[in-house]
Amino acid sequence: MTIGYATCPLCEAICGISVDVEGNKIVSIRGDDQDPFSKGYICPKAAALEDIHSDPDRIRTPLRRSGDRWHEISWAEAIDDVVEKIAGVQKQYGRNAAAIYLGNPVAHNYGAILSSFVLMDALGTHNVFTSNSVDGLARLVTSSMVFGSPLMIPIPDIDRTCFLLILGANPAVSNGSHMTAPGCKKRLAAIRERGGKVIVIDPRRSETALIADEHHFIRPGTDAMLLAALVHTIIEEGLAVRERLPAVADVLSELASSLRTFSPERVATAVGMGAHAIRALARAFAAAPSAVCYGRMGICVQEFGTLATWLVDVLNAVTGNLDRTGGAMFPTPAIDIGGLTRKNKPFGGLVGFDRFRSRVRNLPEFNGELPASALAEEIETEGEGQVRALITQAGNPVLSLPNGRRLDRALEKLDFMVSIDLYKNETTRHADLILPTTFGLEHDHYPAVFHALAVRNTAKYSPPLLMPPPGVSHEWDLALEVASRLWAKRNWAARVIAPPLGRLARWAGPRAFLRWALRFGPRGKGWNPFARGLTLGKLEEHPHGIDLGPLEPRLDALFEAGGDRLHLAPPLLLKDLDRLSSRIHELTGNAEDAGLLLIGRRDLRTNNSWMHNSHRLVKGPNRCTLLMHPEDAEHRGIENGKRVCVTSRVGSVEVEVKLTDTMMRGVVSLPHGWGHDREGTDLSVAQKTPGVSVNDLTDDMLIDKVSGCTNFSGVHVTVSSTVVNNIDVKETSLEQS
Ligand SMILES: Nc1nc2c(c(=O)[nH]1)N[C@H]1C(S)=C(S)[C@@H](COP(=O)(O)OP(=O)(O)OC[C@H]3O[C@@H](n4cnc5c(=O)[nH]c(N)nc54)[C@H](O)[C@@H]3O)O[C@H]1N2
Ligand SMILES: Nc1nc2c(c(=O)[nH]1)N[C@H]1C(S)=C(S)[C@@H](COP(=O)(O)OP(=O)(O)OC[C@H]3O[C@@H](n4cnc5c(=O)[nH]c(N)nc54)[C@H](O)[C@@H]3O)O[C@H]1N2
Ligand code: SF4
Ligand SMILES: [Mo]
Repeated sequence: MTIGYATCPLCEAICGISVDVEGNKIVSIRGDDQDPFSKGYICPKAAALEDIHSDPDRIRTPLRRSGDRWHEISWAEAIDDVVEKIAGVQKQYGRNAAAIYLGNPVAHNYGAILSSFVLMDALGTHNVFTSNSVDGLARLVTSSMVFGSPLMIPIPDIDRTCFLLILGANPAVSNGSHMTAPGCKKRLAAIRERGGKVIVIDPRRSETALIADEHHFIRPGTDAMLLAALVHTIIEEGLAVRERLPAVADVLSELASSLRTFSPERVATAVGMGAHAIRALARAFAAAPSAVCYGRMGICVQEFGTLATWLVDVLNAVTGNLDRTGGAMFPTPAIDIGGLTRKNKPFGGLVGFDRFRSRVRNLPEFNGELPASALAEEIETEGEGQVRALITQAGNPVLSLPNGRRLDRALEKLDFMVSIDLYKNETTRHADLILPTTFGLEHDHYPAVFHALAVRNTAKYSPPLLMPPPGVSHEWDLALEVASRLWAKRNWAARVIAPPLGRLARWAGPRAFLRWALRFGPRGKGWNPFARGLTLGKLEEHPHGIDLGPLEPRLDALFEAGGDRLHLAPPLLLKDLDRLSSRIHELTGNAEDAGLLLIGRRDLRTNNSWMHNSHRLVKGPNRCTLLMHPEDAEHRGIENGKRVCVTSRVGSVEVEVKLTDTMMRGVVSLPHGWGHDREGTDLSVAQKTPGVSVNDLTDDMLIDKVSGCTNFSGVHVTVSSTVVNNIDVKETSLEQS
């Protein structure tokens, strides 16, 4: 038996794991006590990595579908087919007729990230979609506007702060997002132990709220109003700190005037929080020796997601807490992806906004991708540029995108679809080909993205611990092979250059790029062979990872010194305040709105839509339940534990209801990623697990107008006790306009 050390690739927390391997099999997975960052912490999902590796349902050879039947084919045949079909569609109908959807696990595999850029370039289509636009897109757009790069994301310095204000995040369960913080619960408890305060704003008294000092309910989708009122109060009461950052002094009067009408008294009814409480919160935040406001999913996936995200930055900045110990800080990772993608920097050209728009709904591009809410309509709507071929890589959009049933139907209309995935699931069952890849411990690992979002600077490289099954391909090899062959079809020069370049890149592997990126990163030794500095070799000598110390102030070096200023008051966002103001007016006039608003939920034993085939994770009580306040249930004649019918503009589902006063009145919660009982999938455990897809209710027409990010928080629904037994949701889904 050998022991190997690695990083859990499942979520942003990048926990260190210690893996006992015998032969080519995992015997056990434990937390790695010597990992300087996670210090032995793991959650129950880490052990389930083994279930995915050895899952009999996992696809281990390329599959081709004919009708309802699937058969194994060789890699040569599979790649030929993909290249011919995609190139054929693009030749006949234009480049944009091919689309790609990249899902969340891509971000956890540095080889897949790098090669996806090459594949996207080879496709040359405007129809690029990723899970970003159902996730943190609002944050990325704000960061581009304010800090000049989507990946310059201010991270709460939670290990040193005295005051943490959390809106729309549940790190006690998610273990932090845009805040890589393994064992986050302990870190939150430590704030209180050192005399600090944790305050949570959430329409549900979440697991994080339960361990906080204070929790306030908020009407879903109104965080921007609350944040505007907090900043308003701080400026009005003379609590703003203008001395720390010149960029704050630059914009303070402009902010004061733009936020003039957002007093706590005016927003209180709309937000569902008293004006006194809002003023008290603003004063406490400003008075704390150090404070940080942190917002995540709940504030990104809402009607005013970009405004809310921006106002989080503004609140931190005007109280002197941006770029300061205990405030919101920027990591200095060994590979500085944020710095490199700033405007005028080597990869700054990747950053762009609204350079083109989607064909059907005229939605703006961001960073070369379009809002994923538009994918179904781009497939359905005839005309020039209609999507006829689709590649999905590590994504399950049928369960992850709003109005998933519509996409489920639309996928059937494609001329060609190929999925790069581990499973035949709700999405990939529609594909003509499924191409299986290596997973988890079968490839090496360097969490480049998450080191750049972490609450502490660390670096860790792990070699593969398992041999991949013989019939699967590394994502790097697969994407580069397809890309180089698509390129070769462009013109004679590409025909000569692309194949040898592709072969060279595949021979070198992503490791070669990692080696160079580390050498020339902020901690590398550059050209000087005698300098001390971080190298791949050094990381390999330290299999538990290397601690690079706490976060340090960076803005002076990045901005002010170069004469470049932060843009704390982007014109597009100042303008969007008018839209926010009108919404306050509407909500205040209609305070007794009798409808219910739907929000989401995560569970420690789930990971989005795809780990429900692990028996150890899904066993036990049904987790896909609708949470509802008892008073909302009473006048609807709804009883605890019964099945109810939930209906929105786009569809209906039947689900078990749980009555609990942890929900705000007027708000119900249903988790996402469930509903695996669809025909044609090969998920023997998940299929038998109860659950419905919340995205059969969420609405592809609801987006944040600035970023194009989907609005999952605050979808209008009705809930009734009338259910039709064994209802077939497919039949009850309302057709789209
Ligand atoms: N209503 C609602 N919807 C949501 C959310 C919500 O909170 N509420 N959350 C959103 C968020 S934050 C996210 S990130 C998205 C996720 O949305 P997606 O990324 O579309 O879906 P996942 O559930 O992450 O599915 C990952 C897919 O990748 C496959 N896979 C796993 N590992 C690998 C691998 O190493 N290689 C390859 N090729 N495939 C792999 C799995 O089998 C699965 O099919 O869902 C979003 N959807
Ligand atoms: N166990 C587990 N961990 C995960 C994942 C998982 O599926 N399972 N997924 C991973 C992924 S891909 C991501 S992106 C992260 C997400 O990480 P988080 O953002 O921390 O996770 P969520 O559970 O989506 O937290 C959103 C919170 O916002 C609240 N909320 C909803 N609407 C509103 C609103 O309008 N205003 C406010 N103030 N709050 C609102 C919800 O009640 C919820 O508590 O988690 C990651 N970690
Ligand atoms: S929190 Fe759990 S799933 Fe996330 S990295 Fe750590 S062990 Fe893996
Ligand atoms: Mo996510």
